[in-house]
Amino acid sequence: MTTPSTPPAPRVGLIMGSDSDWPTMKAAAEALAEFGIPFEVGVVSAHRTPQRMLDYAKAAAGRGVQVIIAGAGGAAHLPGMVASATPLPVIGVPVPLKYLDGMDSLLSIVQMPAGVPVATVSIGGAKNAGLLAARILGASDPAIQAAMAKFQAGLEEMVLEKDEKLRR
Ligand code: RP5
Repeated sequence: MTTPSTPPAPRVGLIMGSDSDWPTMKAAAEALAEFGIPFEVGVVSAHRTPQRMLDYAKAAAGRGVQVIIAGAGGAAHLPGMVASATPLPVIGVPVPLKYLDGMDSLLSIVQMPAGVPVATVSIGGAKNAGLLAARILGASDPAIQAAMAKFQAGLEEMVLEKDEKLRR
């Protein structure tokens, strides 16, 4: 017999301006899953659903969310606007669209006014957004920090193995 269990409350909010951002943003979800970090996923558009965006940003901390990852493309105002309405750390992911190679998304997200920080990762850098969220949580969660140290050791091992192969 299985006992029904309540899923753990999300510690990371992973939001994006459109479902068309998901192919880019799913790398953040995969990174969070790798570290066993509970997260929620949703579409929240700064331009098409402005009230939903504000409601989400204002309620997130009270619901136990500790970090928000926000991805958007083009006129990518979502991460900055969310950061303006929450005290939580916000990580912005510039999603590359068909034109301008994602430079539009990057510049829309990175150039925030003093007082409203967004930690911007590289264009399409959703994996690093997930890893950065893990590091932020790891500062007060020894298990996540230990898992991060192990992950980093794995990176080093991988490079050394490649080096070894090249030298052979
Ligand atoms: C942005 O507009 C979204 O984040 C997405 O990157 C872009 C295009 O959205 P769709 O027209 O594909 O829904 O707000």
